[in-house]
Amino acid sequence: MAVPPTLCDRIVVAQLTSPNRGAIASVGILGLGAERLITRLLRSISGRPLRPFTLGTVRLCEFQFAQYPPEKVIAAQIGPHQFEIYCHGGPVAVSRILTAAQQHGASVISWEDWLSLTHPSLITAEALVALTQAKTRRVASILSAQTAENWDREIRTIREHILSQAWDTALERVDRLVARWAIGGRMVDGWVVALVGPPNAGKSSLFNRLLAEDRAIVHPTAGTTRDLLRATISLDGWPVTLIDTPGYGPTDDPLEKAAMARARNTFTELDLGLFVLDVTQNRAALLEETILPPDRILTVFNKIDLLSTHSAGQPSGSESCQTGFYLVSAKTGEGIAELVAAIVRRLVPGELASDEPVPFTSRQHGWLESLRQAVQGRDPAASCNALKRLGCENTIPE
Ligand SMILES: Nc1nc2c(ncn2[C@@H]2O[C@H](COP(=O)(O)OP(=O)(O)OP(=O)(O)O)[C@@H](O)[C@H]2O)c(=O)[nH]1
Ligand SMILES: [Mg+2]
Repeated sequence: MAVPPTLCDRIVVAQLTSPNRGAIASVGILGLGAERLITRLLRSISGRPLRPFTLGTVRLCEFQFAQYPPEKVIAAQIGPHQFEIYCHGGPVAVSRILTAAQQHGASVISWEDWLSLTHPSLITAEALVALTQAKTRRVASILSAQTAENWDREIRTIREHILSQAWDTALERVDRLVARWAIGGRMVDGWVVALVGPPNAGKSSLFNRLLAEDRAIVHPTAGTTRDLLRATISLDGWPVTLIDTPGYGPTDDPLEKAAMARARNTFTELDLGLFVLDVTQNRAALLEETILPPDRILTVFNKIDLLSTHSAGQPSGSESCQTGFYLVSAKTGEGIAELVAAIVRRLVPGELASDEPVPFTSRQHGWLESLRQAVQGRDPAASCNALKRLGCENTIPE
């Protein structure tokens, strides 16, 4: 690849592998003077100066430190003015190499900045960074499809509409992209859902059921859960942070009050609260204690296995909140699939085809909003500029 314009007068180094201990670590060196730096830092294992590298050369060498004995490393030229050094995976070995490169004038950069510099398309680099944080296969597969080709195709189509002054068609396409931000903006961090409601309703049991793991303590004593418990789960392939909260209701007990205050603190960060109620209890009274706005709550009646026949004890429509209710048994698993589908419907607006471009960083979203404004204002120059900044090519030809 061509050298990015920002690297015409400097050399950068970055640790490309995890900062944690590993068997082997990889350090990248990039810039117009990278060859010179490599020949200063490395020598052949016979002690002679290095022969020049060519693209694809891989060599066993010795890294020379000013203060430490030399270390055996493998060096490779993987692009014009771009090298990688593979060394022992301990943090000390890597930091010695980075420091030595720094002493010879190179700047140390993060692996995220390295990806931006070494990929001609900023969107591809952003997708690679996001991929390292993907918590589910579905998100990983969507992020893998955020290639320069997919985005270029979309950007080219919108540009053609703009240049032929088909403003309404251009706006339609831009609006569709902007709308996908509702999913794309949450793909990496996911959504937050909490189990809230009166003590003993089965919140912790439901938490364990959704997690498919016996994580939270479940007990017939009301007020069992005191601390918030968090876990990341995949619901239909979407990452969701699930929070189990202490039972919520009137109490004089200072400990329970403190626990409830903790629960209340989470309400501001919630995308959805599952208001869990015991189906065998007095439901009408309990519903008055709803503590979240209706658009962020889904009512769940638990313990339906305790009803002799569902129709006999089932809550009626008038008892349910306007947003509907779900009947489940955390004990037997009945109704859980329907509940999961309902949660996903509430959290994830619309469908995404796997190869569709979807904005997933604030940078992309920001430029899309600028593009929308420019297209609405029928301003060709501002529209084309926003399109260019959105795709943002990193390099200039060598
Ligand atoms: N039969 C039946 N019992 C359940 C069900 N879910 C929970 N329970 C029982 O209800 C009791 C309370 O369950 P928990 O999950 O601890 O309830 P909780 O809402 O977390 O309670 P707190 O932490 O005290 O607020 C326990 O004895 C559970 O075994 C269910 O679906 N069916
Ligand atoms: Mg509990």
